[in-house]
Amino acid sequence: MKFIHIADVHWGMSPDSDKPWSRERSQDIKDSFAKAVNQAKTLEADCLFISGDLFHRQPLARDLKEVNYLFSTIPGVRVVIIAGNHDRIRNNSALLSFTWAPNVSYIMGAELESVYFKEINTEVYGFSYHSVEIPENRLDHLKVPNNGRIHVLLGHGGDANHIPFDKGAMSSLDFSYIAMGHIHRPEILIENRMAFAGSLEPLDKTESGPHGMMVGEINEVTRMVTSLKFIPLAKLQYISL
Ligand SMILES: [Mn+2]
Repeated sequence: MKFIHIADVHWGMSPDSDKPWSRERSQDIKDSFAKAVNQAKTLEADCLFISGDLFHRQPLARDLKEVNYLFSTIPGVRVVIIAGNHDRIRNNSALLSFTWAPNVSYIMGAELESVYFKEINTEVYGFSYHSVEIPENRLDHLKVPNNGRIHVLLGHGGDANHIPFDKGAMSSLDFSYIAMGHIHRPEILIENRMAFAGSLEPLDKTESGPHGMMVGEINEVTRMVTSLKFIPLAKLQYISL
């Protein structure tokens, strides 16, 4: 099972908003997102995981349509999304009444739920933010049934106010892969097991270094990740002097 994992796209943001290139950077975010979606097709990925903060703020119907159009161009790729702190689910959100393309699963609940794809024996778990902060550790003790399926967890957090977790405890959970968002610097936290994809484009000058996506593969028999790589995709890089 091949997957692409991205996070923290922050669609709708204008980086460096006080600078003349801000508008261009806003477009770069959309272009790189389109590129990541396209990569899912090129690399023949089975799944595209988006671990929160796809949108910088509450998405309008127009944003949802634009993003959904891109998803509709990869009908063979199962897209699974959770909301992060920036795009948390609100009572009046356009998300609540939006109809996604058939290949898109938006996990909107505040409690752990899952979506199961029989053809690839894969069950993807996650929950969405409904508040600005979640200061409780809600990830590193999760129990899922041992049912012979490939289990993937989408999570968003990693600081004191956004689901702090213990890395050691995470590593003993029954997930083949843990796809994290929130921390904008890409990092493989546990080899072949757990990673922050990082922001797709660097969103301000503190986010130096390469940005892009994680690409991985899970063996159907052992249900272990056999390869996990960070692939740079961002239009540009900030360089710290
Ligand atoms: Mn973010």
